Amino acid sequence: MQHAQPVTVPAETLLEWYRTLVFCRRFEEQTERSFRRGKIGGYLHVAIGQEAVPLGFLSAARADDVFFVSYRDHVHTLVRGTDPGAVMAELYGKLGGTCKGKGGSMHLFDVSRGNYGGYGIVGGHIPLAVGAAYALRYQGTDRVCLCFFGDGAMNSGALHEAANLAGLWGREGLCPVVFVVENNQYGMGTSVERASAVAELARRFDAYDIPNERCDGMDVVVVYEVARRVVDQVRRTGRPYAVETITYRFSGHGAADLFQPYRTKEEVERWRQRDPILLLERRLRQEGLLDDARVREVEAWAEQRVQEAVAFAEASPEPPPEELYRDVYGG
Ligand SMILES: Cc1ncc(C[n+]2csc(CCOP(=O)(O)OP(=O)(O)O)c2C)c(N)n1
Ligand SMILES: [Mg+2]
Repeated sequence: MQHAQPVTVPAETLLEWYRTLVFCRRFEEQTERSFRRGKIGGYLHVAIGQEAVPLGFLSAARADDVFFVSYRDHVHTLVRGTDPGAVMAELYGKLGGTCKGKGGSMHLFDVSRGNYGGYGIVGGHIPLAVGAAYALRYQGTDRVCLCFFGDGAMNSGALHEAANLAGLWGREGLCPVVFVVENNQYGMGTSVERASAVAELARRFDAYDIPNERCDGMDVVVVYEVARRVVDQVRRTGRPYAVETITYRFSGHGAADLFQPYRTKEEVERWRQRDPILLLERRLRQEGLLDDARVREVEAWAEQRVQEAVAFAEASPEPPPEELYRDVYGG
């Protein structure tokens, strides 16, 4: 692992990050309850435990930078500032959702905020992100594209084809993409060691002449420091860069992964000691920026916002049948 130059993060930003982490966690816990109650249909993948990665990277990016993400996309979307009610309504399949209820959990989009989506096909969005990065330079801007995907996607053909092009175009300074590998140690139920001949995933970008590194994905301050340096470098050079973040999901792979036979309770418990919320809370308490009363305040605020999002989703109408034919190509 390389170490970033320390970046000073102002106290107010650290507190804001703490609020965001708590809010995203409570939001996703609510989505799990809503799924069990039959309010959310289709599928549901939460990023509980992994939140520091999207928060750190999207905090380091500019508001006009764009990003692409896999189906584990709720936190990215919330962090980018999409209205939580619209996110919840999308999960509920309602008209007030980010995609009028047609996309659901795996396909959150908000193009006005540079969110080019949530994709259900593992690795399928990686070539799109590389193309978007090329387009951003071609259009003469200095915007960058962040592409988030899992360790499992590292073994998809799409990753290798896209990384090759990115390496090639990057030589000319024409591909400002940051590959952010969210290595949560498992595909659906297969560990990285069982699925990857070279388990050190960052190193595999060497094959395409893309500079790369690994970093801790649980401490948001560490993620942010790395992301700041990398995003700035990619913006300056127009060359791609890959960061493998080491993170962990505390929930199952998706809503149907009830028994998790591929890992032990002890392993999950060990990782819980490095819960990103816990790490930041500890840091804030040490610096005298947080106490029990403030924690309760944040919890109450987060819970209220989540319930407002649920109320919005509940009240939002079902899409009418005519919606089936709107916003689709061909036909
Ligand atoms: C092309 C393709 N193959 C298989 C699947 C089924 N599938 C859904 S998620 C998943 C595992 C992906 O793991 P990873 O990339 O590590 O992402 P994580 O779920 O851990 O965030 C698989 C195999 C799929 N959606 N698309
Ligand atoms: Mg994974």
